[in-house]
Parts: sequence; C-alpha cells; structure tokens
Amino acid sequence: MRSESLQIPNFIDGQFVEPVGRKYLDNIEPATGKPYSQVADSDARDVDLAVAAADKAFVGWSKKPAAERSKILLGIADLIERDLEKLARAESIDTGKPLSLARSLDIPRAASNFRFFATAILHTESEAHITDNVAFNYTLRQPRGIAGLISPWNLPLYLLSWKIAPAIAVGNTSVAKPSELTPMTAYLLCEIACEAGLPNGVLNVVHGTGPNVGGAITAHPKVNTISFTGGTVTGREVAEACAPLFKKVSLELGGKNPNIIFADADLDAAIAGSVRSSFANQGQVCLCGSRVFVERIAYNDFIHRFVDKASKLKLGDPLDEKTEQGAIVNKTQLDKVKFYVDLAQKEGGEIALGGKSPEAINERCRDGYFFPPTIITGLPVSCRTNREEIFGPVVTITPFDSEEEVIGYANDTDYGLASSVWTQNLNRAHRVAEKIHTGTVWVNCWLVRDLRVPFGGMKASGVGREGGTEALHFFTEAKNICIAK
Ligand code: TXE
Repeated sequence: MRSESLQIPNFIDGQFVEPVGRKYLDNIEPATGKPYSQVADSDARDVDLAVAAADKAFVGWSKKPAAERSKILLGIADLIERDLEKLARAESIDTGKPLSLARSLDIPRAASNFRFFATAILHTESEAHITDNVAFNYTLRQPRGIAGLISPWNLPLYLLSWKIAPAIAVGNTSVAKPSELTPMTAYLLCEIACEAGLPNGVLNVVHGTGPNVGGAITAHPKVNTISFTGGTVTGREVAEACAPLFKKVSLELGGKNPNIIFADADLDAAIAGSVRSSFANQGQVCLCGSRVFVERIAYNDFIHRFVDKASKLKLGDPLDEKTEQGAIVNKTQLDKVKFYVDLAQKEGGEIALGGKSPEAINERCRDGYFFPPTIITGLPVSCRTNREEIFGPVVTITPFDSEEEVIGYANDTDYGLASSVWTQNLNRAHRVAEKIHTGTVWVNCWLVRDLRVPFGGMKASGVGREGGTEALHFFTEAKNICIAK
C-alpha cells in the first residue's frame, strides 16, 4: 500500500514533476468518503510543458520502426500483468469498484489494450489504386502528431490505455488527462512506462480538473487529435472547443441502453446477463443496459426471478473479496442516483428492489457512497427516468407486446451506444439488430468485447469509432500518393 500522504504528480518528459502552481486536490476513497491521497491540480502552464515535451519527442518516436515501438508496448503490457494485484487494488480504492472486478476486468483489459495495438501495427496493410493507363496511387497512413487523450472515472486504466495504446503505437506522442476523481492507476502506468523504456515525452500525463486541464488540451493549437470519453454534456464542450481549430475528434459519450428480452429467450441466460448488464460496476459503465424491456407473456416470471437474483448481489467493502457491488464514485454521483430514484417515484414508478441508502457496510465504510441495486417498474417509456442517463445501479423494466413496439421503445432516446437482445429466434435476432439505432448490438450476451471490432455510439452517444482498424485510422492521417505512369 502507498503512503496516505502521496501527492500524485504530473508526468512530463519522462519525469514526475510538481504542477507549476503547486496546488493539489484531495483524492477521495469512495468507500470511506475520506481523502487518501492528493492529485496535482494543474493548469494550462502544465499542459504547455507537456505539449512541448510531446512535440520534442515526436520526430524520434514517429520515425522508430513499428517493430521497435511494438516491443516497448509489449513490455508495458507485461509489466501491467506483473503488477496486476497492485494495480487492481489501487483501482478499487480509487473508484470504489470491487477488487475482484478490477482484478478480472479492468487491469487485464489494460494489458490487452497495449498488447493488441503493439501487435496490430505489425500487421497493417496499405491500399493501392491503379488508375488505368494513367497513374498508380498508394495510401500512406502517417502519425498525426500530438494526441490529447481525455478519459473518465468509471474504468480509469481500461479506458485510458484504450486511447494511449493506439495513439502511441502508430507513432504519435500524447498528452493524457485521466479523471481527477480517479488518477491513481494513470500515475502507476507512468512508472511502468519508464520501466518499459518508453522514450521521454511519448506519454505525458497532466492531472487536474476538466476545465483547467482538459480545456487547455482541447484548446492547444499543437494538439491536433482529441480522443475523449465522458459525459455527453462535456462531449459537446469538447466538440465546440475543437471545431474552430479543425481538430480530429473522437467522442465516446453516454448511453441509455435498451436490454430487450423476448419470451422465447433462454430466460436463465437472459436473467444472469441482465443482472450483469444492469449492475456491473454499480451500473457505472456506459454500456450498462439501464432500460429493460420484457415481452409481456414472460414479464411476471422475469421480474420475479430478476429481482430475486439482483437482491442476492453482495453489497460491501470493495476490498472484501466477496463483494459484488462496491461504492459509487463520489457524492455528486450518489446524489444524482438518489435524485433519479425520487424522480422515478414522482413519475409513477414503483420500486421493486432497493431504492434506499443501505445500512452502514462496516466501520471503515461508514461514510462511503453506497447505493443498492434498484429496480423500478410501472414507468411510461417517455418519462425522464427512462430518457436521461443516470449512470448508477438503477434500471427500469417495461413490458412490450410486439417486435415493432419494442424497436420503437429502444430507439426512443437521444442516445445510441449499445443494446442487448435476448431471443432464440435467429431471424428475429437479425431483424431486430438491424433496426436498432446503436453502435453495438449484443445478441444473447453483454460486454463481449473483441478489440478488433468498431466501438462507438450513434446520436448523442458520440462521434467516431474506436477499436481495431478504426483506431489505427483515427490516429493517423491518410495521404494518397499518385504517381503518373
Ligand atoms: O464526466 P465528465 P462527469 C456521464 C455520467 C455522469 C456524467 C458526468 O452520466 O453522471 O457523465 O460525469 C474531463 N474539457 N459519464 O462530470 O465531466 C474530466 O475531467 C475537457 C459517462 O464526471 O464528462 C474527465 O477527465 N475535458 C461516461 C472527463 O472529461 C473535460 C463516463 C470525463 O468527465 C472538461 C463518465 C472540459 N470542459 C461519465 N470537463 C462514459 N461514457 O463512460 C470535464 N472534462
């Protein structure tokens, strides 16, 4: 365990450095509600230093053969795996998520992100187009320069590494900004990057608030590529800041994802999958299915069994091995969850499970931000609770009678990130998947992630795609070279 008084510094040009203004923010452990470290409260001056370091490093890094870049990224992946336990514990303390989840999902995925892009760059192809009798064209995909990478608090190392790995694999340098609520594993990653021999300035991490640091990154004229994951309201601000500077932008934003259960589904699988998709990470995953729709003939049976299974999830101290539901990330987010549970009741909803703050978990967690899995029924599809992103352990369940009706419900939202469909009818699965307006449709599963597939949202859930070739293309500039015959 680290010392309680740790002050998390910035990482610029391969060195851990104090923020220029020497200011720090408290870093609070959600399970206890108490500060356990501090994080640099940086500003535009620190971003300027990071950009200068990234700029200086670009020529050397971008010219390095892919095989050499690959080797360093593979080294980072190995070290993340070596430090799995330390990183998982740090992630659990910082976010409130169960240690078992950080150990089985977040940290292994961070290693996979580096390994995936480290090897992807060894297997790229370049397009060639022959213009009959006139010319020969080929496409060069070159690194763009400095990438600004802004990530949220729900899956800190998982999502930050999902941006850093492709950005630097293809030869860019980077200035990353983790969420100020969950900076610890980004700090530990910088130690790993040094040990793996990543050249100075390729990865720079500037900690601090969104407006001060994120705002300075999006406004910086030398940062020409921005990859952002976070809330939709912030995403709009990022887009507005980038537009006049013609930056290339990828936005992965919120969701209000439908989870559709047809009566012909394997109900055991659908219920187990729905409990996970509703409450994993306390519902704080942008892909969580927060609107559950169940075909009316299976509705009563589903609710009974779904409530029963969700009620058995063990809410507890995130560091307890048996805990399945940890703490909400901070008080603001907890208050937001409570607000929506109150609103749901004002809108006519009935609480089928949860809905109230739990008894104290234990002495250590007496002041922590806990809220139990909450299931709400009886709400109209178009009410606010069913339209606005809550981002907590709260789902609504609504019956439907026909395929057409439920497709209408699923699409009746400003968001379009992901959906799940549970059915044993293959034709129906294809039909429904085709008509749902989300970037990902899972059929008879949830959160199955192949890093090669395009990942991203439609409508207010974002712009652009991450993953596989999409990410390699996003972080490079395509240049056509036309040679006359
Ligand atoms: O996220 P923010 P917040 C949703 C969820 C949540 C809501 C707000 O509904 O309740 O968003 O959460 C940085 N310029 N999601 O406020 O602010 C910020 O410091 C540049 C969904 O915590 O979007 C952090 O690093 N950057 C989501 C990152 O943006 C700015 C995950 C995301 O924080 C900035 C998190 C600015 N002006 C919340 N302001 C998902 N889709 O996974 C803030 N930031």
